[in-house]
Amino acid sequence: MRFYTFQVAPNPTRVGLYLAEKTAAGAAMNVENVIVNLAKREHRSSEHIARNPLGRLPVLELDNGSFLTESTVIVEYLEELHPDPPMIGTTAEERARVRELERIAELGVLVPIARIVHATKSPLGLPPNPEIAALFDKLLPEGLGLLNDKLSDGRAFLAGDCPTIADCTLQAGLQFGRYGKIKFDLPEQLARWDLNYRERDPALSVLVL
Ligand SMILES: N[C@@H](CCC(=O)N[C@@H](CS)C(=O)NCC(=O)O)C(=O)O
Repeated sequence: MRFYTFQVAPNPTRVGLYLAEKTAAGAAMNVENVIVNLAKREHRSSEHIARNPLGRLPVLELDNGSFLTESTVIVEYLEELHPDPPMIGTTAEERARVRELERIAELGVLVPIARIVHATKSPLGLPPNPEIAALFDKLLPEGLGLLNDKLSDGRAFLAGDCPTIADCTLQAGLQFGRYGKIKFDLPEQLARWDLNYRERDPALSVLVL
């Protein structure tokens, strides 16, 4: 399989972190990384539009030559192929809890950060939009606060003792915030989680900021 990606872009990064976590834990993912340079607008080339008509990343090319888009769908697909070690829980309740955390990480942190970055210093060259930046700046602390509360029992990762897709999505969002140099305070427990997460080998192999 081929994974079309670009460093720092948050949606490819969340899948890249997932792949790195699984590989570090011993899963044979057999996925080759292919860079599509967003800065050079390679995602708008006819070659890439053939992979994803929306011209976005990430894309997973399956061994039968077909393409899968949408980061969460790609992760869910890979997780079905490689369930060990589990990164979306094992029981119905655990899986629901991890997906709940991932939705909060995406909608409460990654999306607001992405909207602020694109409204202030868009790497895709989008025009500045102070109203959008101010709106998402107001929403971001709520998402961060919710996740901070989950960590208040001292757990190492968002869902407990082991990394899950929720950690990957959260860290992909935070890295994009560092890229965009946007200002936000990480509450205490999240700051602890952030330091621990980023010093681990799977994170070091993917994150550049
Ligand atoms: N919902 C999609 C979002 C994909 C997306 O917006 N990707 C960004 C990179 S993080 C992209 O390719 N942007 C290029 C563009 O919109 O022109 C997913 O989760 O994969």
